[in-house]
Amino acid sequence: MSSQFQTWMKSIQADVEVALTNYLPALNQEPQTLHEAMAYAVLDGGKRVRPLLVFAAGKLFEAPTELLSRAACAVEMIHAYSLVHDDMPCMDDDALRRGKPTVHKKYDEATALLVGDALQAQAFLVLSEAQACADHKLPMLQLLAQASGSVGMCGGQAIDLASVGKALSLPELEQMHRLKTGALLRASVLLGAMSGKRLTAEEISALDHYARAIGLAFQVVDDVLDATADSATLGKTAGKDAADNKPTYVSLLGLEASRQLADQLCKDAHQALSPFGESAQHLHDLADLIVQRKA
Ligand code: GRG
Repeated sequence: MSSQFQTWMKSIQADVEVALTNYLPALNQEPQTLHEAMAYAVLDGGKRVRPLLVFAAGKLFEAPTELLSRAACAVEMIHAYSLVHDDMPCMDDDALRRGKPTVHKKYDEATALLVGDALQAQAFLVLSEAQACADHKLPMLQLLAQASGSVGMCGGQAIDLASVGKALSLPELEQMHRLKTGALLRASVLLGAMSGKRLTAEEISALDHYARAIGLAFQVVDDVLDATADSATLGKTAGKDAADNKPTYVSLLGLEASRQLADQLCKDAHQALSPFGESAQHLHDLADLIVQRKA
């Protein structure tokens, strides 16, 4: 990872932290406990992979910073809401997230439910209030809604919950992850690009190819990390998916073949970016980061 990329990444992460703080409801506004819990769920944690993808793709299409920042925060709020709900006892029942007590442990289950609901609404509010014209914003709002809902992340989560104890085939596992985590990662790339100038069909197709490859690679690596890291490193219970009898890439393919699949997907992602030349360097770096990450 080049030092130039690291500097860029740190500066985007810092900017996003400030923007998220500004786009969340004020802490002194009633109901204060809900607003405090929303901030607890979103701020001071996470790698901000999705906002980084938004900004890296936006760079390719001369996107205005305000729209990029709102798109990045909207995606991160949807992601944070999904983590809060995913951690609840009715789903994964986790006590730790990002090294801190999960929202339902720190507050209570009803608050965690409302935090997720309110973050989802806030995400659409933040994006809809961008200065760009409605013609520009409407397709972005629709994309985010599709990626988050029953044909995207929520749909993937439903398939995941229904798969406990079942033997999924590799294509079924892939489809589940394409929806559960891939859809929001893909939306991040496309939202960044859509924030700028109008895209050609070839550009959309190349970005789509890239986004699908990194989306799947992200999940394969997550399964490898889950199977190999200890609980302190992950901030969650290591091997939990396997222990919960959930199918994973590691359980289906084995560790070595899963690592090879992640490498192949990373190569596919790099290949997909060839039409963009050097201006796509941050997207190349992010593909490497996703595959080489340790948490
Ligand atoms: C509850 C509607 C609903 C959906 C939940 C995305 C999801 C669906 C659940 C998350 C569960 C999980 C741990 C999935 C594995 C991949 C993943 C999304 C990991 C967390 O994302 P990172 O690594 O997290 O980007 P940070 O904390 O860095 O933001």
